[in-house]
Amino acid sequence: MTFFGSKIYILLATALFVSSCSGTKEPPKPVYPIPTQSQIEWQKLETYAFVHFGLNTFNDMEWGFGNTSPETFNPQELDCEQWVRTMKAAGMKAVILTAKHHDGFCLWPTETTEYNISKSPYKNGNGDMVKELSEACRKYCLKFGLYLSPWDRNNPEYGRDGYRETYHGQINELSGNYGPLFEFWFDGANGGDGYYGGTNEVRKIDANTYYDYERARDTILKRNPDAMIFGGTVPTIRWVGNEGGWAGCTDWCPTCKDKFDNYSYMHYGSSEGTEWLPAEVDVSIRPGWFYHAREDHQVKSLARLMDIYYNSVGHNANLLLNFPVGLSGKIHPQDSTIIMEWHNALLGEFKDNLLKNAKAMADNVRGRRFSVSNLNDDKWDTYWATEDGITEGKVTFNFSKPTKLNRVVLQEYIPLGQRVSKFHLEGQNGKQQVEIISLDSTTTIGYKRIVRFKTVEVDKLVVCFDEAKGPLCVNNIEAYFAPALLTEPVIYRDFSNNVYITASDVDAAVYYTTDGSEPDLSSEIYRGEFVLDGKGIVKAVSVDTLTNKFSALSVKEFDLPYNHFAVIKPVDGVARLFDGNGYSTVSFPLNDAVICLEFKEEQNISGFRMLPAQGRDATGHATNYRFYVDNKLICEGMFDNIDNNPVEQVVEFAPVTGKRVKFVAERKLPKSSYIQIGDFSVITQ
Ligand code: FUL
Repeated sequence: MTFFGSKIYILLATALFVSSCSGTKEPPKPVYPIPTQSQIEWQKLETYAFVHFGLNTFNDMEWGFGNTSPETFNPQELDCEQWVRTMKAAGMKAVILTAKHHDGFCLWPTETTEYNISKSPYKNGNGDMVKELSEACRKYCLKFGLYLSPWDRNNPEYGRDGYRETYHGQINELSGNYGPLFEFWFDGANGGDGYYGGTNEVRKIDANTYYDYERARDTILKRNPDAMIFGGTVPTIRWVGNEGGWAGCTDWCPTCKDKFDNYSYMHYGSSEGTEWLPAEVDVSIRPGWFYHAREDHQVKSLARLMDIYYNSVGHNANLLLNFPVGLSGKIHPQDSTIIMEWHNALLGEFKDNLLKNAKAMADNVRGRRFSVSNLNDDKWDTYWATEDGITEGKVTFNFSKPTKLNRVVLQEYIPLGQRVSKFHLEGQNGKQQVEIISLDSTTTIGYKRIVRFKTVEVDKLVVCFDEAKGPLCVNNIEAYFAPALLTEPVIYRDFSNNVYITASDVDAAVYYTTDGSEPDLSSEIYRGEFVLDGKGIVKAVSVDTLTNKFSALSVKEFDLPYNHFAVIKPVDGVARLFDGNGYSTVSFPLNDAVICLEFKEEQNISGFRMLPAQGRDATGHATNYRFYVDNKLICEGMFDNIDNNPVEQVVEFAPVTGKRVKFVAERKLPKSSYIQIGDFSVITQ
């Protein structure tokens, strides 16, 4: 009895103690929709890799027709561990492999079709790439996912019941034999022309009903209960609506599936959304998804990859970054080098959380359990919350001394839903107000929002939550002072002879010269475009204004611009040849690709530059040329390897005096009925 009584006493005392320490308030009610635990864990992955590899790799294609022989699949040095080591070293948490792309070729020895790796020379038909990569992932503790294209341009039964069963057989094999899978990708491209067992016809299906995605989901989840599903009619995450590497800065996880045919809706989600479908940003490190030697010079730059990070992870979306593995079976050295630079740059930017020891104060707190100190306690599951009915609020962080910052990371406690629809940052230094202007608008937060701004020095940072769909629930706020990203500036001149120089960082100043000397701190500072109306050379560097560190030097030589000559033979859209942009092109008839220019005055002409079209899948590059001055043939030749490597072609010769030049471009390789040119200029002395 006494024992029993003392137990009641202890229970009562404990209850009183807990309630006095934690406040009496309950957590705020969820704002629906809310994520599942698996969705939350998936959002925490943030960055992971995609690999496009298959028959397309060996046939220089993006969308194989379904008729390419498996014999052509023959990687000599395939090394899945090299991929996984690279990805892991770059901070990625998982990898998704194209087990089957639209061409229908399966990278595992499936029993559902002959069109698979066992019919290739790889390991004498004993290879299984899905197995190899899944084992490498296990070894290096990366999560593993698969892409299985619903569209199959090889299968004779595509569009009929037979293929549906084949497809489900494939899902069954992949779900059961290689898991656990963290994600399963159904691509959106569906139906169209294809080989289809030799019929070479167009087949259309209704993707909403044909594949029976509900059954597919059940098969996947039975063996991989935490797997996210991308695409189809039963997604648990959403495509972001573009392949350019960005989510909207307003990005709601709540979404309505019936609006998915509206791509721009997918960029943003909706505050009215009824389902929790967080965005995944899929983008390739090169223009194409599969490897093409011609894109070796187009691997995304560090500055571009940093932007992609901030516009995906920093916009409440996960980043799925694609590596087009090359013919050898390894990630190309250029891709792995840049991805390590990217990772190291990010580590540098998020090195020291300046709020770690800063004292926080809020104008409203729900109770002690939801105290404002939860915002910088390094724990994901504790959060600051406001009282019911309080949907705006301010959190102030006081620094012990003036502190420089240019990044703020914010996280809402998403298990209770996404709430904030508007916020802003304010700073103070002593009595002085300091304006903090975000690079993009500050609306939603969600799982994570990273705000970038020009460096400010403050002793007080105020995070103002202006509007929300319920009481505020914020679990994390961090601030950083990222060093300026000192990549060399980009210089170009447009059709009107304006020269633009862009630095990749808002904190960098650009110093430049036009007299050939190397820029230093006494050179001109770039403050906007300037006119360069003649021949010239521009040299520029980015300089971190806070540390005076210099980037590498950028040098750009310009030939005589457009207003120094007349175009003798009319060319449609001629400005596009002289606008400094290889993506805006002129298309010429195959037998009449002629640029004929006449200078106002005689020139000493010593060569020309021709930039082929730079767009993804650009075709019709000139393979041969003839160059005339005043109707006299000066030189002729070939642009070697231009299809594989469409970089700027520079041809120089001993100077010739003259006024009129004629450039005749030809294409001696098949597969094009036109010739496309991005930019053209004449080198004079
Ligand atoms: C697209 C596909 O058509 C591309 O080939 C690629 O696989 C990309 C990830 O999805 O929709």
